[in-house]
Amino acid sequence: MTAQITLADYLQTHATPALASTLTTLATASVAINHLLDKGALAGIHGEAGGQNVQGEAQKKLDVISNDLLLNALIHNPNCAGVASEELDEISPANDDGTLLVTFDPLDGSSNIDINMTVGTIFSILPYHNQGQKATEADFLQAGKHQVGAGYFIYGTSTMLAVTFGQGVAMFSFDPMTQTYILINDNVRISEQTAEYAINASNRRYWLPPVQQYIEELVQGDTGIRQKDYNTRWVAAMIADVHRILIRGGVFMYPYDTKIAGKAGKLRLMYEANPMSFVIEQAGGASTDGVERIMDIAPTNIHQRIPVVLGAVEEVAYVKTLHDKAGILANGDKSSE
Ligand code: AFP
Repeated sequence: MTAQITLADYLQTHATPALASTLTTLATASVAINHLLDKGALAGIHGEAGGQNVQGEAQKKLDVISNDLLLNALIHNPNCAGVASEELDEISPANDDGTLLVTFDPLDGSSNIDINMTVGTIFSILPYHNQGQKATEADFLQAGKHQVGAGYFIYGTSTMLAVTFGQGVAMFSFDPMTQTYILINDNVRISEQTAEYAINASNRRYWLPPVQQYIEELVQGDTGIRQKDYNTRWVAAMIADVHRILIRGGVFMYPYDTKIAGKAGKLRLMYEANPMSFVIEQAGGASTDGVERIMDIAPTNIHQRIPVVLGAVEEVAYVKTLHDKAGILANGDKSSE
């Protein structure tokens, strides 16, 4: 039997000491979150916390607990200069001499907690360039292409970690016996084509024409111009839908919609779209807001929302072509060409 490679072993050869230490801190917090999820109702973690986050969304008790676990762990890591969480209005400066900034969604898909379905923690790691000074929100506003690490911990039927440091994607499974993450795939690759797509079709009437057309073609299956049948899957937790794509291919979409005026899509650029785009691209997939590569977009606000289409290269390119042909931008404006 070949020896198992632990996360600690892997980090020694695939990450800088600062990145390795930061990921170890994230992994330790994920184990604590995992324990609470295992206990479920017995840990008193079900239900609403009673507050709202900056996005105006009701916070679950475990949103708040997970946020605090991650935040407290990271601000005590000397490599970490600052932390930004989807659940907190303001960024948290940490250690002025740190070289890294971390953003996270502590519990993506938290509406799934009370129904015992998959949730997860998404993280993004950016370089910090102002050593000796207190980190500010402006330090975080870097395009996703500048990320030096990203990934997620998924708490599903088993707990797993997918991580990239810009040289492919590695996947780990958590061993409850030894309480360690064990490498199960050091080079995750996703298929260029797919017959599966993930989208919340109840928003159909609010989508832009290119997205309406795309989904209509998929629904027509082998009777339409795509000439093959497609299957829908929707877990209502981006983390689970993206994880499925990494394992067996597919395309995930949370496009721009006109449901709520002034909201440019539902997902957050810094906490969800950028880290997941980094993972997907490093596994051979692609990611766009419909028009532009997501990781090229310069953020203007730490809590900014963005339309997301990611997964199989051919499907993502086709969605972009439909936007181009319609002369429409990702937010529905007319393109100038
Ligand atoms: P939370 O992070 O608030 O739990 O939201 C999850 C999410 O942002 C994303 O993970 C899902 O893809 C999406 O919401 C599901 O949205 P719908 O409820 O509109 O299907």
